[in-house]
Amino acid sequence: MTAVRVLLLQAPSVEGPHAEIVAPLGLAAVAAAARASGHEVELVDLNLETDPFPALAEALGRVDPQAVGIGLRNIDPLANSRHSFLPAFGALLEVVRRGLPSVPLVVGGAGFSMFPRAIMERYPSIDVGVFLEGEATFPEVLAGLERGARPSRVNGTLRADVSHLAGTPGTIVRVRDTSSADRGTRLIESPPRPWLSEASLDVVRTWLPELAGSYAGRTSYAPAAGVETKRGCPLGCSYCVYPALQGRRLRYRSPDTIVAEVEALHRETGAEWVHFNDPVLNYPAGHFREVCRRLVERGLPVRWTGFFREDALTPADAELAVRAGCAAFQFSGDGTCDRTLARLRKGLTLRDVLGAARAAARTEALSVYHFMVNVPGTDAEVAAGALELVDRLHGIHGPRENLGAIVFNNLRVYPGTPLAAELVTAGRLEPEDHLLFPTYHDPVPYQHLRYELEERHHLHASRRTGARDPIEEASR
Ligand code: B12
Ligand code: SF4
Repeated sequence: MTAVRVLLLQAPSVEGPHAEIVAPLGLAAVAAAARASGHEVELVDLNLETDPFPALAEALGRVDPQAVGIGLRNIDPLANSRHSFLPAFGALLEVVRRGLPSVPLVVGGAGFSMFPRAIMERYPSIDVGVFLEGEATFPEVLAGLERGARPSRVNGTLRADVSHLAGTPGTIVRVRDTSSADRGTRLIESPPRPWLSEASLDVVRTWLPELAGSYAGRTSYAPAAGVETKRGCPLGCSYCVYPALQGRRLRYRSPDTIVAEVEALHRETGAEWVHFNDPVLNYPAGHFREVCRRLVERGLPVRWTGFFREDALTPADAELAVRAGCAAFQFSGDGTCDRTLARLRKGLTLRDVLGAARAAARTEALSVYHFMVNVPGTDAEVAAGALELVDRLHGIHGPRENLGAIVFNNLRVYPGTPLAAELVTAGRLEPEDHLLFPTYHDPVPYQHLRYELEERHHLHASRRTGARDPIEEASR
């Protein structure tokens, strides 16, 4: 082989026909890196297909790839859903394997990176797992395949032999004992690769040209185009995987690059809004302000959203953000009172949450609040405080009617988090639970709290819109 002909697939990652389908930024990043290394890459997002499996069979036949890469971004939809994307992922692996038994199959993505070993153990079809950032690792894997992935016969079937890739930083490689199919395999896990440097992140990227037109009209509240202003989160909320996925050290992209990327997205794909994909957009404030100032100067007709940290948002920053194009402030305070904020290790107080709400409410942008419900330590006082918080947020946003939504979720428990350790200690979680399938913390007796909060929110919202009470209407 010289250049490798690669088929990159985005695994099914949304639930139901009305789901928001966003452009797969991570898969696009590894596609661009592979192309820059001289490989021939075709990219197919199976979320765009009404029936993904025939589309997959067609792509396998048409591309006849020498390597297949699969992006496993999401393993479940969160939002209290009990759905899992893993059964469809397993089926996808089998379709690829049946069609191309000896082609090396590489998997990466945020969903994979949270459970690399458990996924490699569960799905023996995967030859190489790439965990965390893929921009450097994937081309290195392809270069290794170029050097010689001669298939070998395993119980009568030709299978890729990728044993020479063992030791590649940031990978788990399946080394097969060629005398027994899949039984005599070993997983060789190498240490993670150092995080990408700021210089490597600081390049303008846009959606790949072949995907540019595919996402129009696929989303209603989440912009399909994502732009990163930096990577990493130095904070340590007890349930969160973001610091593990992107590191604790903040790595910034330059404001010029960010603005140029937004402009290119608008010019080349017609994008009218983007999501800033940082774990926390406005923390620390200095870089965020500079990005906003450049956006104001450039005056692009592009609006944006992003997740804001409450204690870093001043009224002046909120105004600046809106002048720079912010259409909606997303807040993920998660705790509804001082006690739950402390328990979740948010490093925030209720005063911070309300202060940010007031700053955002003075602007014309919408605000969307996300809270976790029935978190450890919930009691009658916490429940009453949460209901009161809904009232207060509606009160704060009442004058300008700019409360977009309040979203209530239960905590999804992820491996390696302080929350998982806390639940094991409390006897609420089995230590050997791999947590691959949707696992929420929602114990008795407060499982109903989420519905009560939603109801309170909807009652406020219906009064705001002047909607009539359907029960009262029916009794007339
Ligand atoms: C920003 C974001 C969003 C934005 C996206 C906006 C947009 N237009 O892109 C919004 C808010 C809309 C969103 C929505 C959702 N999201 Co989201 N999102 C994120 C977040 C914070 C960053 C994702 C990102 O773009 N990162 C930057 C890119 C460059 O990194 P990356 O995708 O990880 O890709 C790198 C590596 O993973 C790897 N890689 C990726 N693909 C491949 C493929 C191969 C072959 C290889 C080798 C490597 C590789 O290399 C890439 C480059 O380094 C992550 C958490 C996080 N910090 O990662 C959650 C996250 C990925 N989302 C998650 C989920 C579940 C969702 C939703 C389903 C939630 C919902 N119910 O709506 C939807 C699904 C949307 C969709 N269609 O996929 C979960 C997934 C975990 C899980 N339980 O499955 C995460 C981890 C958050 C969490 N709380 O746990 N999301
Ligand atoms: S919840 Fe937000 S602030 Fe907390 S660790 Fe995760 S990304 Fe950082």
